[in-house]
Amino acid sequence: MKKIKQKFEEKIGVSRTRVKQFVDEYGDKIIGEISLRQIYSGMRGMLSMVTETSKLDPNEGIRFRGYSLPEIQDVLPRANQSNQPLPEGMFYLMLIGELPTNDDVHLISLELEKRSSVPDYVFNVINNLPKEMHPMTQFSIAILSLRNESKFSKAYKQGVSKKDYWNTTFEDALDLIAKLPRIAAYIYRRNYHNEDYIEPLKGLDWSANFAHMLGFSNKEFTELIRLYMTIHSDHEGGNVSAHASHLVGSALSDAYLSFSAGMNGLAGPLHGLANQEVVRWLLDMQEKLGGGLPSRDEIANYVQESLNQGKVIPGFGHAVLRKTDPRYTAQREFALKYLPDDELFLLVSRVFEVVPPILEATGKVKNPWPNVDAHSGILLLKYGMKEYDFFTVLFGVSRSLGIMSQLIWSRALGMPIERPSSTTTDIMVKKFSN
Ligand code: CMX
Repeated sequence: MKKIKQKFEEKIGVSRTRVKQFVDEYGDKIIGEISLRQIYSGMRGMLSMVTETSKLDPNEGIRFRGYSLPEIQDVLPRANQSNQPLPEGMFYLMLIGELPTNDDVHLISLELEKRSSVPDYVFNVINNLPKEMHPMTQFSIAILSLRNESKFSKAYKQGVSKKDYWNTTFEDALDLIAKLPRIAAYIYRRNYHNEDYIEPLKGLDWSANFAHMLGFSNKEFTELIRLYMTIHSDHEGGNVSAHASHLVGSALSDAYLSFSAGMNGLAGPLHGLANQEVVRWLLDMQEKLGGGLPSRDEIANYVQESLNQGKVIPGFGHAVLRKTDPRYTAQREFALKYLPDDELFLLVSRVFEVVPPILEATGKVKNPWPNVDAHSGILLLKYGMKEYDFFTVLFGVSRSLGIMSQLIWSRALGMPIERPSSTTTDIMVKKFSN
């Protein structure tokens, strides 16, 4: 890992100088205007922060350090006899800004394995939580308790210089990424498999070990976890989980505090929790329509009824995207390859045909197309992971790759505390209606 850390360190000096010179020269340039509507509508489209790891284009979808998702699937190293890129490579790409070699990816896998042991007190914390507590709440609490291990917090207490903040943040980030699969698998096995825990194995990549600790030995499931961990890893900086982590991290809160904050945002139904809500919605629909594969008309009526009741259709729409999410398409391709005749896949495909025109006809939904969450759940169900309340935890483990890369960069570039301004309706009314 020394090699990768050194490589990162070499990048810091160049990047700090580049950013400083750029802001010195162009800092007063105007990059946009803000309308009154934007401050009342979740700051939609307001450019307000720098996230180095990825950029989301409304029509083209996500690019990780300039690479689209299909390109990523082509260019990142894979495990032996695997068709999926290793998410360790995605971490390297986001952190270093260059494509990794097979050796780089192997080094990261080894390093994560080395750091993966979780202190007993974290398991004790989880053991004391009620099993009915949502897995995302358990996950966030476990991450917070792991904060005891923070090397950044210890260094800060000892008065480390600002210019070295990145160093211990780098260590915390790797420790956290390494331990998350263990924690997530522990919660899963405790809640749904009678506390029958599975120890990690040596010599596996990060995703394969995760699949193993969850209790799945099917090779296709391991492939699915590699895909899942890669595509959910980052979505630029403005989404709730990335932004919450960035905001909390900007107060020099350590990696654990920052990431746990992000996970609390991911647990909301309009964000990551949508992956469980989609499954709940699909299964409810199937049951209410008498089981099997409902017809297009039956689905259309069901969707319309949900809308009439003031509900959202989970898995559809996006605050930025204006086309089908490439992460949805990547999962659809996986399904077409491995489970083309699966009934739930056929249902998801039919919903994909029926829902967009209905949402479009409302005249208010800006993006009627499916997002990442519309597809992920049914793939997991197919391989026997039926406990869909757990699905957002998988999203969370993957998101650590992007959020942690960005936190290391924020420390390396000395990003300041976030402190935007707010106003009141009285002030705005006085300003504009006289
Ligand atoms: N079903 C029903 N109504 C929807 C809708 C959907 N899937 N998507 C948007 N709308 C509605 C909004 O609720 C809003 O209604 P009101 O004006 O009555 O408040 C209107 O259409 C305009 O919304 P928008 O500008 O198109 O969308 P937003 O940027 O406000 O919200 C999102 C984006 C994702 C929260 C929204 O599309 C949604 O609720 N989708 C369903 C939940 C979901 O799948 N979330 C996961 C997103 C991906 C992720 O983060 O994981």
